[in-house]
Amino acid sequence: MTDTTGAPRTERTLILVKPDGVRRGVSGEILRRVEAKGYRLTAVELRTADDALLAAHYAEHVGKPFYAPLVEFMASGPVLAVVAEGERVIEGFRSLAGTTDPTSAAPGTIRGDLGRDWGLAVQQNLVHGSDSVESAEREIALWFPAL
Ligand code: IDP
Ligand code: MG
Repeated sequence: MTDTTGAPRTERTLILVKPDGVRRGVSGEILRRVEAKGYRLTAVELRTADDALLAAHYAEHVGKPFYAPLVEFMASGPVLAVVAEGERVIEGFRSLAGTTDPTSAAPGTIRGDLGRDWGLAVQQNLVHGSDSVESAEREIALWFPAL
């Protein structure tokens, strides 16, 4: 994609390797796939998120039945927070990640190859990826205020 001047339009996205991915030792494999696709890593940080950060991050899901267990799961251990950059990286990473439910996510995707239902339905699906330019800007500001 290009902007109005014909220059390539570079985007940034927020990727999280969720606590299940860090615990299972597949964060390196996930970063490998992001880099192999040709995206650039701008920031990478291992950290345990607190409830305030997670409440802001998942604000769109407040009130849904899976919200409280999701926040509890996301605070259960360190996550690897990543900012990746490249043309159409928001869409591209969502494609690498696969659909939300890891049991039925397509083989070849992160969730499809590395994830499955561990008795917690679709909660533990290894990764988060921003879903729009607006979400990406909002989420990057939350996780990496210095960027
Ligand atoms: P996404 O991560 O593919 O964008 P969303 O619908 O935005 O999916 O949901 C955010 C996260 O909430 C999911 O990645 C998953 O961890 C969790 N989640 C979504 N739907 C369910 C559900 O029905 N049960 C349990 N957890 C869910
Ligand atoms: Mg989402």
